[in-house]
Amino acid sequence: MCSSPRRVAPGDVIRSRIRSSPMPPARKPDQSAPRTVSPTGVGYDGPKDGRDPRGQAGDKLTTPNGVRLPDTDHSLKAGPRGPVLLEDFHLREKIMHFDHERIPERVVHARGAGAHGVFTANGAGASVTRAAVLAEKGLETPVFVRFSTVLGSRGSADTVRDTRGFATKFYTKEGTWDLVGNNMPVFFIQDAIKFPDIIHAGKPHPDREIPQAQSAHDTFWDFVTLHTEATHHTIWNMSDRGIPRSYRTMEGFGVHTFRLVNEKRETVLVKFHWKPKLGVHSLTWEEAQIAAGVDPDFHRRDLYDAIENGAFPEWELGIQVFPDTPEETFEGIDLLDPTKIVPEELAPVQPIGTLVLNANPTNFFAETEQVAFHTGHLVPGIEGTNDPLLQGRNFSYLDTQLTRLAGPNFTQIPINRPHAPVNDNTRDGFHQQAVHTGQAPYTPNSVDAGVPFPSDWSEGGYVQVPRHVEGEVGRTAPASFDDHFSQPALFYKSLTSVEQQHVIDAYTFELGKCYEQAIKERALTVLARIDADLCAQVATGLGLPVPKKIKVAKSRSESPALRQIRPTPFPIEGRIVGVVAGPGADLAGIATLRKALEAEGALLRVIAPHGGQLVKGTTVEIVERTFATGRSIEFDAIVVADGAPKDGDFRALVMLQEAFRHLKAVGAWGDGVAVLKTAGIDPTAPGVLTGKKANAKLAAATVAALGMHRAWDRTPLVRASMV
Ligand code: HDE
Repeated sequence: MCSSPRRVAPGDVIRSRIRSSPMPPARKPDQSAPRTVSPTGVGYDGPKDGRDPRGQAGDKLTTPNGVRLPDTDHSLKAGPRGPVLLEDFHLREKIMHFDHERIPERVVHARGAGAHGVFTANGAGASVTRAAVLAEKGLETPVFVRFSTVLGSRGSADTVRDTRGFATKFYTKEGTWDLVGNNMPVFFIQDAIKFPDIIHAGKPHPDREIPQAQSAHDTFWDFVTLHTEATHHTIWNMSDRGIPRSYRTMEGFGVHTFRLVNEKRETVLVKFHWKPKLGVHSLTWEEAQIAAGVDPDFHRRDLYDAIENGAFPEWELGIQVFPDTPEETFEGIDLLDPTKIVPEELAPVQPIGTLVLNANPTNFFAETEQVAFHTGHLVPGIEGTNDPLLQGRNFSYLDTQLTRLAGPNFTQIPINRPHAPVNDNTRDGFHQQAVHTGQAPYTPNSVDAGVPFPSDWSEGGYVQVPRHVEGEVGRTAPASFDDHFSQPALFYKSLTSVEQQHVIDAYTFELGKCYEQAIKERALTVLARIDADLCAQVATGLGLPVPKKIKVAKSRSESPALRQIRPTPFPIEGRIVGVVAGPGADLAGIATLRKALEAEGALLRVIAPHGGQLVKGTTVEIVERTFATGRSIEFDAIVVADGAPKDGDFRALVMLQEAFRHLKAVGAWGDGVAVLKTAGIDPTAPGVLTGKKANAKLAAATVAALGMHRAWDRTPLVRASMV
């Protein structure tokens, strides 16, 4: 028999370890004792925003079955040195659960970030729809929004060139409505049947599984040049829209045309638009590339931090309204073609409500990962149309959730639960959470007193507006779907020259990463139909001849609404200014600058040679970034303080040079100007802000520069340094 001395029980070790460490943080409000909640809402007394208030625990650690545990750090062994016993039910249960923690990632849009918020209707929608969420003035509807990239896997970088998803779940009192949109108003294809093909082409090559989250490869360009309906979406991707500065600075679009129905059952056709309060802003390509390495969570972090700091992102929801004619066209534009926009100059976007995102998720998996959107989640007053892309989506979203969320009961997951009463007759299935009562889950019945009863239109039932349908069966498309080039041409000519240059650079980069000569040559024949100069410049970049005898497509007159560079300033909430400082820095000046920025909702972060604090008299500044941890990409402007290290640590100089190259405001006060000069920055260049002191004038100039997003007039200077 083993006679080893009595060992300290593992539980004692844990208790003493906790006692010797600093005070544990206070419990979060949602970490009250677990409660049992019926998934269909019976007995639900938590917040009404769809979040289950269950935190992870009360006081005592238990197994999933509620058995209290003395120790979760040591396997049950025969003696201290082994072997582990099969009898250890806790070990097996803990590892089993861990083994199954991952669920399949979304087949597209795998990488995302979400937030809770509220949508408030302004009442203007009442004339066109009976849906209370859009019609009832002042009605506040809770929402959950998930933003995403399309091509990358869950762990891929945020700032890649790609389309962004903008999916909104409205928990309306009439049932759940999902508006599953993107940050671009058109799509690559006109028929859902091609979706597997475009995604196979965009995803990594099947042999080596590279490149990750990129469109700059042969198969993508092969597809979009063979299926030229993709030309319009592709040029949006090659524009600055493909690399947003933030989810907060993106427009959103429903893409398809929808049908709205009012109380009198009159219909109109509409397109949905989300307009960001902060304006539409993007990264520069180099900035996006650096961020993908330095901070792959750039957009996720930005969204989380902004909400945490009270800079709640805001969008206006607007609709373009078209008469519901049998042709389903407007000014000659086919409203069922998802590769077409209707220029805002032809049909203005009319605001019908405001979205504010005001709370971060409590648990990423439970909310952002498990949220399940579906284009078929509609409420009375909002209908789809015959757009063949939308019709295919109506099948796909339900189908994909079956695999991803392992069964048909995903509307019972807290984030997906409707906030309207649910009285359906669905039963059983994997992960059934409800304990249904009654004996007759069918309608009508005479056993359970006949309930639940159907509702007609007057009682708020979802009754489709009658529509006439006829036609010959066939795999066909309308002739108007053959126009693939007039709108890409319209888009390109509507941009400012700076934005056009970015488009040229993007095509040159992406096609330059392709290996197949034939694909590059075919791509040039597509560009030749959009714009001759665009084609010529990309051809030069690729070292290929311009294709001959191809005419540019005819297009409408320019649509200035398509530009994102505008002459007027935008709000600067959540923008970040880095101040390069050091032990001798003018802390009073930093305080002045901070006050002015915070008054506009922007933030100031001190960057110094090393961490800790900067102290001068009674003034103390916390160092938030060091020369080692900071990089230009996380700042919208960088200013050098008087008294910052003058010799120019190369890391600080690189920060300044990058910011200058990315057309951000850079500045300095006092002898900080010398640091700018060491970095090779001309203090008289556009967007370089200098002063003797960090006074109100310098602060106002910084705020104004941030409002313009970038010093666009510096572009020629920066490009002059490129061969
Ligand atoms: Fe999607 N799409 N999609 N899509 N989509 C998915 O559904 C699909 C399309 C969009 O944050 C999947 O739950 C087909 C257009 C967003 O959870 C899947 C077609 C638009 C999201 C699917 C399209 C979108 C998805 C994958 C061609 C903009 C992320 C996981 C007809 C209007 C939602 C999932 C989130 C996700 C299918 C085209 C937007 C496979 C078949 C057009 C924002 O069901």
